[in-house]
Amino acid sequence: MQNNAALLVIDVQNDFCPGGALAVPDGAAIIPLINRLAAKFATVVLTQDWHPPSHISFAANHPGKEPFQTIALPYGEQVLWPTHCVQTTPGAALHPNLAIPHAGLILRKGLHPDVDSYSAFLEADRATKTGLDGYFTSRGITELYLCGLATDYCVAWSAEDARRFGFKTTVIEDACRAIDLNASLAAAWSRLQAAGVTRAHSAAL
Ligand code: VGL
Ligand code: ZN
Repeated sequence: MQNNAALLVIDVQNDFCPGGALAVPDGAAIIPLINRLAAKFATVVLTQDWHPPSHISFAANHPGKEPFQTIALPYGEQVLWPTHCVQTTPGAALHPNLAIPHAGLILRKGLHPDVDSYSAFLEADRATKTGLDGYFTSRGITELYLCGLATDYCVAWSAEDARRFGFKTTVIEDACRAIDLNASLAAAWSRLQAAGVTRAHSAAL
């Protein structure tokens, strides 16, 4: 892979893998592929969903609400999730089979109690930056390849924002797995296509 390309590995954490608090079906199956892909890139960034216990996205913090219901928040509709990826807990740790020693940055997101952040670039208020765009641009990166969990939430939102910040952007579909809540996967792929994100198979890389 050329030096202007980076791999962005989204949220490959215990809580999103089978046995975790918000397990993505078949989530751990992509890890060996992600490890092989990462070896092709000089620049690799990992992200970690990293919420305080009081996080607004947790159904448990909204009396009377159940996981997977939605609520209206100042920044838009918010899905309420099972409590997941709580800062410093084992569920928030990167999956132990992830083997990417040369990853230069682990970016944590979703830190603010009142704002979710599916995207690695912009929080759900669509205004607060994580600074990741600057990390890539200051290193001469112009092309991003995305993989990880979950296709229809954090991967999709990150890929759309990558386009927004001007990166040529590809989602490696077989290196992702989806939650697929109320047809969210099909909706995500059409938003990605409309945003100009390329959908690729790992064999083509
Ligand atoms: C994610 C739901 C809640 C994800 C994170 O990583 O896709 N999904 N928090
Ligand atoms: Zn989360």
